[in-house]
Amino acid sequence: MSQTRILYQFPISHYCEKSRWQLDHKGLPYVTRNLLPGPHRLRTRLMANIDTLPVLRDGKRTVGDSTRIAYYLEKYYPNDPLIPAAGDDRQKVIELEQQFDRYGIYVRRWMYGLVLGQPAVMDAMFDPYNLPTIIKRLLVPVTEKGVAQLYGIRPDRVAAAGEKVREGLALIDRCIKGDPERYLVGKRLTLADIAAASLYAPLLSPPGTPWDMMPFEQQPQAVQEALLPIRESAAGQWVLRRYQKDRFRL
Ligand SMILES: N[C@@H](CCC(=O)N[C@@H](CS)C(=O)NCC(=O)O)C(=O)O
Repeated sequence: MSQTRILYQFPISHYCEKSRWQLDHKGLPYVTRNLLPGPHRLRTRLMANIDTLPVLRDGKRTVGDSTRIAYYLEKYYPNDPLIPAAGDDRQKVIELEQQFDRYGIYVRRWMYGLVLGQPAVMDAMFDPYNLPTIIKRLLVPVTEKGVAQLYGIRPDRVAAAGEKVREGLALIDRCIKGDPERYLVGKRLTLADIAAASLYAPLLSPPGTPWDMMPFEQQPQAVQEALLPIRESAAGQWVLRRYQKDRFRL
């Protein structure tokens, strides 16, 4: 495995999943480095002059932000392309990627609004770090508060995010014409599919993703009631289908 290609990440970040999926799709070996939420900013500032993860270090080059990483990878590793070379489809993929990137913010806010406070959330966030119990116990309340503040987890904003989440699902539905087998653009997987499927994945907990630590069946009734219509919709089924059919891991 290449030690020179490193994806700095939070394991449960859906934006990091988007970059992992693209790297895996292109068959590019990489290692992941999990940064601790909070102190991560010291590293991301230094490496890429941003506050967020993912950041990719590829040999001597460093790129931050999943969209910039996506375009960087398409440029330097054009095998198994995820953006059509020209024409209407290219424009559609570019636009959809941008749209789903914005919906990702609302997915995160709405989902945290539903589940933040459950011990399983902090387990999913911190277990990959193998921290000593005492450290985890100290970090959990600080992180829960930080997440709520940073991502605007307030009832009014969470409710508004729910509307946006549904808007994004309706967009998926229009692109696939109600058929979970179809791709968003054209006849094969593109960056638009990877963006939409990975950024909506926390709501569906596809098997093999970091969110499968929080299976639907183990959620409280209110959460199940909120998620069920999504699971049963064509767009929700589409996310699960893309994971089943197109999400290969190196
Ligand atoms: N536009 C960015 C968004 C990434 C993002 O929001 N990452 C979150 C985790 S899901 C993050 O790093 N948050 C920590 C922070 O803002 O300090 C991208 O596409 O990479």
